[in-house]
Amino acid sequence: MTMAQTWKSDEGELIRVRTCGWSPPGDHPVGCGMFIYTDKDGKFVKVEGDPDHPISQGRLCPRCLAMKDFLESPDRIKYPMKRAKEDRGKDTWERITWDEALDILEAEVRKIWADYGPETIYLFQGTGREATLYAPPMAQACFKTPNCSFSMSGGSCYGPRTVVADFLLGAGYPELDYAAYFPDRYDDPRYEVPKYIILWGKSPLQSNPDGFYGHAIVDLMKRGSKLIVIDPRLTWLGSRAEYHLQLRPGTDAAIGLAMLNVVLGEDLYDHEFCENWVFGVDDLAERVADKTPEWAEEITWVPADVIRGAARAFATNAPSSIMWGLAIDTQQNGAQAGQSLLALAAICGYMDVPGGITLSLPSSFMGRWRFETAQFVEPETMAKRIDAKEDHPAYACGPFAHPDEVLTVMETEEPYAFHMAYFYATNPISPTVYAEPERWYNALMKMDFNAAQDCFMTPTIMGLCDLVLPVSGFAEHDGVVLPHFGRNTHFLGAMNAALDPGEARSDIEIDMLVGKRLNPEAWPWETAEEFFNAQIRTQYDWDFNDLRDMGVYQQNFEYRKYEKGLLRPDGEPGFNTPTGMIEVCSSIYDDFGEDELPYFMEPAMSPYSTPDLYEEYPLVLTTGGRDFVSFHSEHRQLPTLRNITPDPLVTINPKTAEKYGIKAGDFVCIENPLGKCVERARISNEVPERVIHATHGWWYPEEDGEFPNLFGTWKSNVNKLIPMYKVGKLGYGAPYKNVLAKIYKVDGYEAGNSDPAAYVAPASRGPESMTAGSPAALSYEAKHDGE
Ligand SMILES: Nc1nc2c(c(=O)[nH]1)N[C@H]1C(S)=C(S)[C@@H](COP(=O)(O)OP(=O)(O)OC[C@H]3O[C@@H](n4cnc5c(=O)[nH]c(N)nc54)[C@H](O)[C@@H]3O)O[C@H]1N2
Ligand SMILES: Nc1nc2c(c(=O)[nH]1)N[C@H]1C(S)=C(S)[C@@H](COP(=O)(O)OP(=O)(O)OC[C@H]3O[C@@H](n4cnc5c(=O)[nH]c(N)nc54)[C@H](O)[C@@H]3O)O[C@H]1N2
Ligand code: SF4
Ligand SMILES: [Mo]
Repeated sequence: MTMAQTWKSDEGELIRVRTCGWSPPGDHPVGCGMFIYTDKDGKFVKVEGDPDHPISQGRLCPRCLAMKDFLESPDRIKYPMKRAKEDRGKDTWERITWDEALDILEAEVRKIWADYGPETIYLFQGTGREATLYAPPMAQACFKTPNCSFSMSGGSCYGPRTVVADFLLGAGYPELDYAAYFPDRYDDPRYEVPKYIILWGKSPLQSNPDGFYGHAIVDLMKRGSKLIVIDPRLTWLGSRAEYHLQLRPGTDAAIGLAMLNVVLGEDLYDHEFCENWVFGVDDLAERVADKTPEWAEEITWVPADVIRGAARAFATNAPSSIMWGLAIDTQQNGAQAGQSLLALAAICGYMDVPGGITLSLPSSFMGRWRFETAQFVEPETMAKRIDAKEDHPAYACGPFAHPDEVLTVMETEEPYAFHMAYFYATNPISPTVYAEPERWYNALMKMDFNAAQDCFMTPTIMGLCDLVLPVSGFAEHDGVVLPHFGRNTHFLGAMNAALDPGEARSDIEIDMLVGKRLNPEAWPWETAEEFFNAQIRTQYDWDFNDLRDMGVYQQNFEYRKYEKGLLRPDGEPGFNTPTGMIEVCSSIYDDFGEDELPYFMEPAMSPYSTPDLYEEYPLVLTTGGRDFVSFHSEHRQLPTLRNITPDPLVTINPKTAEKYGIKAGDFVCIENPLGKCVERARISNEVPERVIHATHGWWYPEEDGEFPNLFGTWKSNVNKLIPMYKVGKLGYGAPYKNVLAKIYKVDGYEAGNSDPAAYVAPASRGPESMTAGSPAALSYEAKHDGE
């Protein structure tokens, strides 16, 4: 470890600060290495990639390259602001001091505690920005409420994948082995290049998700890895794949079962690994015996020989690997799709081997503290968490409230009314987290008090909040990047402030300010540095300043940890599951009322489960494939990035476009019984004739921010077409990427507009009939039981 200060240097006219990127602006914990240059007055000059960073090796994506736009944006929230509750939706914000802001927040929270109880405060967290780490502690240790969650219907991002991995593997987040743990990366003698990589519902070049650096796929392709892409769109990577399984959205579990049918039926699996380390292979073989590629072809629209070829290539070329993406989460059958793909990798012997899938036990850095803050919620308050435990006992094992149930509770005020919402790095009424966003908007207007901490004025803040606290950018504050949020963390990266934050503060600094007012016992640290020192010392014998000098700390890594007792807290060999083995047939799902083996369930709204709807809405709509220049609803106000993609785009096959008289660039209304939105036509063979793809996260910061327009948030809001409460028995997954829709040409974005106050859930969409335990689900169960 070098102790000289290496992260800040004088470069003639300029000062150079080395840092690792996280948020804001939005990003997952990828931690790309970069140098930020300022002049001697501390003014931003430029940003450059750090060639010595072991993962990103000097490469940066457009969002960091556009850092100047972010730093200088006039739309940034620069100081605390308040507004009268009666003025929600009006631009009557008033600048206040931090002291006044904290006084207001403290008084409102204490009043709600006294009048209604802490459980009536709800904290909404967004996706994995730096704030995600601190959101549960903010809820539990500042507001003393157990009601906190990431509010996609069915917690449909990352949660389903990690829960399946926890239950069946007992290990963090299974990730493609791209030599990320090794300082000399692909040249490390322990490493092997995967022969095949399955990219399953993932498009990592654009998404760099959860701590995975997307360019690594290109590195591996250059070193010989071949691709199997399972995606309804023909992506850049799909066009370079050996096998592209262009499936009907939402049918991944059927693909998984058919691939298992081939590998088990043709005896292509790793017998030795299965005998020692895999539980339930015979039961699985029985389950998939009739799930042939021909069976799957009818369901998935993927030719049987492509499924068969992909399964054989994967199983007979060791080592190979799988990356699973968001599309696994965004379907109510996703837990089973996830189970089948983990089973596929397990029976082929690709877990925790060089060039396979890396596993690790969660790190205690941050992890322990995030759990321990639950102690600040009184036990009787904890018992009031809205977690849908009757319907979803598996979900209730986790740390979060159940968002679908919370919406119903907010609407019905049974068993109690909520009184306050806190938006922590989330902009849910722009088309991002919420499905049926109008219902959420109406429910949240009822709250006595709403507040947010964010770096930009958003439709959510303008429409709903009474107080907003300003968050500094990552170039303006210190922090620690934790890839995969501690679930498979190949390095810790130092985030070093290069610029003056003005009045803005980092999320952890804000939490400490609020915490010292409301619950000082939980917040003993005076500075962010003290906080990070305390966290780092849970696992290491160095501190934050050492990390700043190292830049990046790469942890030790070993393969085949299951043989060495490194995957279980008790130090015994095996996996951290009840059987000590990878459970391709779960030993615990039965307790949750779930089938212990993977199965296929037709999407709730689909050509086959709702044929009548399909007649009127003849296209399968998938949404939200990432692009390079936005992060969900973010960056729409940054000129450099907006110029690259100025409009929301719906991708339509040329034949389909011709059928409906739609030309490239036309405004297209996408509609189903739940709602409508307008995007512009992008005509491309990327999608098959029966499928369209619509981008998500669109609002228009340049438009009038006041209600009812709210920066145009209701015009291109694709989530108005997505139903709430379509989750499976484990409580996870919802159809964000598979509903039905029709399309037609319109004159402009206005045609997609709606009035949230007038929103009534249409009876014909039949959400109740498709909820777990409902008649439709039961008829499915009857069929499924007979299989
Ligand atoms: N139809 C459809 N909908 C989707 C998806 C899809 O594929 N299709 N994807 C879904 C997924 S996977 C997710 S995770 C959600 C994401 O949904 P969200 O995480 O809610 O994303 P945003 O709406 O962009 O809101 C994030 C807000 O946080 C602010 N922010 C950025 N960085 C920070 C920070 O470090 N601290 C704080 N305090 N604030 C910050 C931004 O300015 C922005 O206002 O969207 C989901 N919505
Ligand atoms: N630039 C940028 N990066 C991001 C984000 C962002 O908004 N912008 N969001 C971040 C977040 S929160 C997340 S969760 C990750 C997500 O990142 P990824 O996991 O890569 O997920 P997506 O890009 O949403 O979708 C991946 C692919 O799934 C395909 N797909 C759609 N429907 C289906 C289906 O039913 N089955 C299958 N097999 N494939 C399907 C899409 O066509 C798309 O190519 O990205 C993160 N990174
Ligand atoms: S992935 Fe892009 S936005 Fe994220 S840190 Fe790297 S360069 Fe920056
Ligand atoms: Mo996500």
